[in-house]
Amino acid sequence: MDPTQEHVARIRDQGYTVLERTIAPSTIDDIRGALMRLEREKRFGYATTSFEGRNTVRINNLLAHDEVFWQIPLQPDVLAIAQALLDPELLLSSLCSLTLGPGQTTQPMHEDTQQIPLPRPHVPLSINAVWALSDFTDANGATRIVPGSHRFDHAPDYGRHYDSVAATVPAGSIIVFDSALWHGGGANTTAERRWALSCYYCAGWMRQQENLQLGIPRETAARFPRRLQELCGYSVYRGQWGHIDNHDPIELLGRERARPMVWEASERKAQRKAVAGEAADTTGESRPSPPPA
Ligand SMILES: O=C(O)CCC(=O)C(=O)O
Repeated sequence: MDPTQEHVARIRDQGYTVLERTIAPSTIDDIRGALMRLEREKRFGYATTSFEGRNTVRINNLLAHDEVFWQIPLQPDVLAIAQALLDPELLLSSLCSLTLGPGQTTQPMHEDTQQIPLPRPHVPLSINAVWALSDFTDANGATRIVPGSHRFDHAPDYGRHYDSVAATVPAGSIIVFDSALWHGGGANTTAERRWALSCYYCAGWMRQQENLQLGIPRETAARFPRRLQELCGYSVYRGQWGHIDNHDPIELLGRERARPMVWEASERKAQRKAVAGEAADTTGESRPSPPPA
């Protein structure tokens, strides 16, 4: 089986998989350097709710902040897995940092689709890729998971304790999971920070968690690679959802649309069929039989 399919099968079965030591050490340094710079220059501090973590720095909307983050949603191995599980026209739902400081307590167990009013279990709606930018250990707050819980028929009760395992991985690894998997950040009992990012994808027909079209300045989005623009929502799902007066929003970034709207495509198809029919007609092959005398 090819590696993407192996990871997909593992996620379908257990709810998660790990891409070990996938991020180059130099990339980790660049990303951590940018996060530290942002904290310093833009004064990002600890979150103010227990869910987000009162000893955790979360920087949302990362693509707007520094070019070093642009490569993250495009990581080819993760993107291939997410596309296989969701759909080739998937979207980026959010991209944020998860820097757990010393003293951070265990995050409430949750799953990321529990606000979606669909019965569980359901098909994968979103896929989360947690990038470990430092070793993830039991002691420093490695993400905790309940294997197989993406197949449960209910979400966890908020604030209740559940038995879980720590996803301990070496720095540079990426934990990819069906967001319906029960999970949460662990407690950081060390004196060091646990560095991570969450790159969260959703099906192309779903609303994104972050409003990336309004949140990222248009002049910034115009400099993204095309695939990143599409992932951020400068695209039309199946030629139907997300258009602006029959135009693809990617045109706002100075690009040509990828394909016509679904109704234009159907019209052209019907016209081609009619022309083909007429052509066949001249040979007499498809002429209807005359009525009986
Ligand atoms: O920090 C972590 O390991 C997980 C964070 C998380 O699941 C969340 O904030 O939704």
